Amino acid sequence: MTRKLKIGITCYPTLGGSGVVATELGKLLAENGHEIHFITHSIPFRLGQFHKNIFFHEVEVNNYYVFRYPPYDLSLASKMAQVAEMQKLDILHVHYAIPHAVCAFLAKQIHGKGLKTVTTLHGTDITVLAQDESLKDLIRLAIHESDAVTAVSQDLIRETRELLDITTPIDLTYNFVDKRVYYPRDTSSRRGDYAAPDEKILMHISNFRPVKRVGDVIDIFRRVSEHVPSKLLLVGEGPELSRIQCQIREMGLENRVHFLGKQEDVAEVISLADLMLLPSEKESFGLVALEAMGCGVPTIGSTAGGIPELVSHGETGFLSPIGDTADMARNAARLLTNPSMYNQFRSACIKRAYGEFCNERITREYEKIYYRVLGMEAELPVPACEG
Ligand code: GMT
Repeated sequence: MTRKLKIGITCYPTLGGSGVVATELGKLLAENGHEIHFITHSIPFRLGQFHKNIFFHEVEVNNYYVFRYPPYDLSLASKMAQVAEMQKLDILHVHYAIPHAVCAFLAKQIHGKGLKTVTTLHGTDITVLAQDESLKDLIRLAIHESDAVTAVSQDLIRETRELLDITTPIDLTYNFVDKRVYYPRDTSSRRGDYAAPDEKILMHISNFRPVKRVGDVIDIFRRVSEHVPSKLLLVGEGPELSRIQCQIREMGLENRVHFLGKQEDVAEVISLADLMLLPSEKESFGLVALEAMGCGVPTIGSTAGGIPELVSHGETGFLSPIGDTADMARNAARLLTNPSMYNQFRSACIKRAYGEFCNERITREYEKIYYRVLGMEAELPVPACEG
């Protein structure tokens, strides 16, 4: 029988898709019998209640008065090395290159006993930060020093190679969806809180940063609502929020848009929607579109980054060039006003989400990478995923 592993995981525990993927992966690996040690500054927000096989090690930052900026990265690297030693970790799996992959490299040096590290690149750690000349060499070093590197789409692999001149292998590990959580839910009793019976619901979920082009979301909605009675639900918070509120007021859409803020139960919220809007400027994968697919909700989005690897144009949604809000609105209205086409898309979404991006298969891909890095033979049949 294949030996179970002791795996340290570091991620941003309180925000973003990379934190969600890292936490959900940790939970799934624990279900498969591995021992998981989260090494982060606070408990990952998706961890939920107590789980067998999961441990949490808090990184405490030294606030000594000489420090203008308390050195979180150094405290993290020390903690990683300490946990690796105390818990006899086999692998340290870090999510997002900066600073986590750099800290893992340092931890490996401190530990000094052949600790293996795996880095998963999630998106802006490459598409934004690797464009910064002051960070580029550091990110390249961290990637070269990882025992394995994974990225969440082919497009992100391509961009990593181009921007950083990386020739070493990078494994593809798509984001995944758990059908026990993301499935079409009956929200008929809650829909009335946001929309009249004849109105459609469009939704956007993000951290409201410029790369998400939330202004385009409002413009798409304005155009759609001229033809289709509808409401827009905005979920999440971030730096663009106040600008967006002004835009909504200027367009006279205040009564048609609801701000839901950050939400814990994303699957329940998504199930309220008829369409998900994702017109991003940069999007290495688009986890929220996959979660929507699992709930049977098609996406109207841009062709940025890895979105076309996830959303099949004309089957599970429609994609347009970045910024072409007129085309996106046309596609949205077309889908919303054609019930038979909409139902076809809905079924295709569920089939594709569960068939291509099922949690069992992607978790297994990560496990294979761990055993490969450790030089261990492992019997790991690929689970059948059914859409
Ligand atoms: O790269 C980021 O913006 C941060 C990251 C996050 O923590 O939310 O998002 C990225 O990682 C997700 C999980 O792998 C992907 O699904 C998102 O597409 C990606 N975001 C971007 O590329 C903008």
